[in-house]
Amino acid sequence: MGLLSNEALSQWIESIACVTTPSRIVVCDGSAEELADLESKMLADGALIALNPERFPHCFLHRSHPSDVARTEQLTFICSESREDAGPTNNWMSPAEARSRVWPLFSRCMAGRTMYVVPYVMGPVASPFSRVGVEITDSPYVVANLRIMTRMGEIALRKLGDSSDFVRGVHSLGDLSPDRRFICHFPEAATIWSIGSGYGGNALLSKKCHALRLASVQARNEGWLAEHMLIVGITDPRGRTTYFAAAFPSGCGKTNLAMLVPSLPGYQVETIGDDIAWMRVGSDGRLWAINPEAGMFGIAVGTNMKTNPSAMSAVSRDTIFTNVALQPDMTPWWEGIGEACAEGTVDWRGQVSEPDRKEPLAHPNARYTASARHCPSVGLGIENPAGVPISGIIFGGRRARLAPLVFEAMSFAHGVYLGATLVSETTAAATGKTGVARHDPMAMLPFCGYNMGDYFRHWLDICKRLSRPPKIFHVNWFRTDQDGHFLWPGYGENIRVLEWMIGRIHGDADARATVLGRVPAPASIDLSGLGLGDGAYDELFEVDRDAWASEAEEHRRFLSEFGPRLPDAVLREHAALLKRIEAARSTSFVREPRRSPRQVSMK
Ligand code: GTP
Ligand code: SPV
Ligand code: MN
Repeated sequence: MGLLSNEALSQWIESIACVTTPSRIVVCDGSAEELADLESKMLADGALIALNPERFPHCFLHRSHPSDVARTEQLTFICSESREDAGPTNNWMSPAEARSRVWPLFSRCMAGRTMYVVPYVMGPVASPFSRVGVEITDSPYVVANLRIMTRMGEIALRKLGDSSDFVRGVHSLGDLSPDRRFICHFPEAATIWSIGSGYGGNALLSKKCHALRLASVQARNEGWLAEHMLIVGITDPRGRTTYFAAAFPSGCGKTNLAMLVPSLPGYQVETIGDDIAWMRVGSDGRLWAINPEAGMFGIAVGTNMKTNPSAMSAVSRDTIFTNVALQPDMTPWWEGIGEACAEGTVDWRGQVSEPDRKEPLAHPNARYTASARHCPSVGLGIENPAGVPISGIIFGGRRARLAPLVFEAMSFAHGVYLGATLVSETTAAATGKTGVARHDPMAMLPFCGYNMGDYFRHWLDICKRLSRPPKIFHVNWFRTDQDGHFLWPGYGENIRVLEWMIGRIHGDADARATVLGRVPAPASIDLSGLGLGDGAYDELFEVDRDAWASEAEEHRRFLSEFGPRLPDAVLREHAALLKRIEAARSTSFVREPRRSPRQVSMK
């Protein structure tokens, strides 16, 4: 404590310690010794299990409490003074109610525990756009994760100096009971309270709580954007580098697209970020993005040497695995790792699996925490204080039906409409049913810290300041055939879609108009060598007007929830969509080719 010269920080720490009564306070400096100390403590008490040091040097397994395995959206609250400011898509709790209902849970919650104070920087340390936060936590596992996910310790204290401008996060494991679990955000006080969970976005407060929920409010107030987006640069065979930011809901492919290993020759990929983008209008009229994070908290399941060799390489050292299965040779295993597990493998809870077991061995939301520096495709731009210039924005969802592989918005406002009406099937990243289609505007449903009607307006306002706005696209890697098989191979083959987008951005790829937007003209997207069969183009790009007419009705219902806060421009885009659908219906039998029975069945 004596090390701290920042008065606002010392006072705040003291006030939290008074309530939580830890037996010890450690202000983390981020040093190697400090980490070694934490690790040996966690190895001793079983919070970490050391993995095979030859195959996975300096890697660990952590098993979370079985009732604490994913974000819990129903226990996550925006505590703004006014309910309208949180809007219809957020759970709201008044600050007064939070003080009387949630704060008492922190009383003496750290008794007998160590309180860690973790100062961190979000963004490149030298960037004027970076922000400092401090998380107080009683979980050493959280500290070890923050050390990978953020630039933490002394470096952050130096950046903060004697300023009192930092996000204040208080986290305690509490008793881990979902009945006493709350994740509360106070946008007006730049404060987060989280109790009762040690998992992911519930507990690593820098991530969703700070860099999205609070930062989105700050961004609205200050004229920038805080988004649930990956950032990736693609250099094409002509040597042009094009940067994209892509918003897909949780569990819908951001990490994988950020690290793709292109299947087409002559392309190079630069990974800048895999989950969050902070974007500003540059003096050149373009949108510039930084990745506030320094590591990846990525989904293990489905990651293998074919789908994502870069991630496999990144996790081969200095990685914390959470809730994966463990093979007898102390190597991690998960479904879709590419090989069968060894006999004697134990599941994510540490239990030996029965031979006829049906449930997966790794938890579907099992994750790895790995440094971005260890990703072979990481780009130098990740440390660029100004960020990278974004030429394409991609919205995408997981939809077995309806949404074609890719289409392009006809204008920025139309792109905002596409983002606002994004629908995706739920995944294991949050608790609750999976595979349920729900509105997830701009992939921010669980992460926008204010009224989403105002959020759409903010996007439109940003556009007015962009003299060179990015093109906006919509993708769906997850369309399936009648038997439930993915129509599109995805992963490294997604470069074919990016190639078309790059062509559109630079004006050298053709498109065909549909009621939704522009899809690739048949000859302008390379589908060769995929073994896709003759009808593939039609299957991938089919736009079923009748189904979209009902979908548009659903858009209207959803958008009406925002009442007067919904910008007129979004309503105008809705009207334009209805008009296009109507016009296409009246001319359809003249212009549309006959559809095969298989395509019809995709309604
Ligand atoms: P969060 O970390 O929760 O925000 O998820 P994310 O958006 O980063 O998703 P991620 O890249 O981890 O992918 C989620 C799941 O979808 C994993 O099981 C992937 O293997 C799978 N996936 C990713 N990209 C593709 C793709 O192009 N095609 C198919 N079929 N599956 C994919
Ligand atoms: C997400 O759910 O979008 C994640 C994982 O990135 S978590 O950090 O748990 O929110
Ligand atoms: Mn995410």
